[in-house]
Amino acid sequence: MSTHQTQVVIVGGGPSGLLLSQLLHRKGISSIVLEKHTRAHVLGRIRAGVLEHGFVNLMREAGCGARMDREGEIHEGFHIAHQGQLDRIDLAKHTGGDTVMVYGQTEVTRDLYEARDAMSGVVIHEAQNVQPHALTEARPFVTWEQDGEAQRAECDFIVGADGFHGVSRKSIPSDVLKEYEKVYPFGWLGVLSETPPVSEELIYARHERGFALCSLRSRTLSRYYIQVPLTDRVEDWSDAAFWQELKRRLPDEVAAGLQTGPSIEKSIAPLRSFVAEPMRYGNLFLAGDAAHIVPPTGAKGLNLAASDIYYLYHGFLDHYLKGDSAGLDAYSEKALARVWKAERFSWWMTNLLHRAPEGSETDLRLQRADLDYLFSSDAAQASLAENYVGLPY
Ligand code: FAS
Ligand code: PHB
Repeated sequence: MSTHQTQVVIVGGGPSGLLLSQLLHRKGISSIVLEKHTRAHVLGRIRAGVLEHGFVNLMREAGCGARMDREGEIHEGFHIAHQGQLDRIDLAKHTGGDTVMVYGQTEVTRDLYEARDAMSGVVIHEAQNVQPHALTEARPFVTWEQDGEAQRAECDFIVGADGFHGVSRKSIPSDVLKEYEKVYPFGWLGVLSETPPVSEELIYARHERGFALCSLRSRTLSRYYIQVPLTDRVEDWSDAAFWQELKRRLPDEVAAGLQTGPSIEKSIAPLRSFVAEPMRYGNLFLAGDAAHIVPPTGAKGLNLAASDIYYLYHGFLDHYLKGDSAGLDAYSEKALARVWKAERFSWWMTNLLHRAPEGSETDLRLQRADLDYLFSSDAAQASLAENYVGLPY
């Protein structure tokens, strides 16, 4: 068995794990990232598209913001289509100038990998059977297999950034871990197409046939979603059927301008609200999707991972550079306080815009009243805007 020594072992080479590793390395704190898939597999995922300004600043602090600033788009608002009309939420006006950056998670991950390479960061791919050990001991360790060879890394701390299906959360004893979950009775069918976006800004559509979203990755790469029943499978949806249904859920003048084309990626994602508490057990910290999931309606998933990493990064800095562990000791409580606010916002925005399959006429009228109130009240729009651009860290 090969034995490695490091300060922090990070399980998971997605955006959470890579960002933390990069931030720590720039401050002289060593880490090893263990990723079970290949780099190509990780970069093949099409996921988030909207970055809060807090995440944007963190990418810049990590020295990974150059391409994002060059190729990303600053958005000052977005639209909500409902009852055949298009109403705009002016993010900048309601937040004193805060905005969001439209830049795909795939590109974020690519930038993080390139930065890790440039610093010769240790990111181990195809690490099999990763297993955290001795979580409550002073010197925990992680084992895994690499090309059939047993490996071990001894460290001070382990960060579980291994997503919803990872091993880290499951390493916390069941009498310690408490999980909260709400599963929504519908999913999102997403399509990526090499077509010009239908709109300069994002359009969230509430329609009696179901929710739709018009987003983008660039001026030549569009990302669209429609709400589908949980029973639907990707193979049930031809490209033609998708485009037809999307058009039916958009205002006529928007649908008329929609440029369709072949899907280069098509997938169905389930929607759930999920939180695991606590986000620390002994010397194991959970971060990102390993600890929480939100329905993507509020564009919070990736952005919550960023605030977890921000808190952990500063906690490790204080611990290693000042001998002060207060930040690490407060991590779980501090991260969960922001997580739950984002869960609430994502749940609210999902209920505002989706057609509940079992919803009653009363539910529909209440939903319409919520939208009528939203667009009749600056205070309501300011509340939506401050959540959408990202609550303070
Ligand atoms: P990730 O899941 O991205 O990364 C975890 C990594 O750990 C993966 O690379 C995995 O291979 C690895 N791993 C897992 N188990 C392991 C083990 N045992 N050993 C080693 N490695 C292991 N968010 C938005 O804001 N907007 C969206 O539109 C959006 N769409 C999404 C669509 C889908 C289909 C999914 C699944 C998520 C979506 N999200 C969206 C949320 C998503 O962006 C996450 O918030 C983001 O990927 C979180 O990053 P990580 O915490 O790094 O987790
Ligand atoms: C996306 O572009 O993938 C996207 C944008 C906003 C959301 C969800 C997904 O709320």
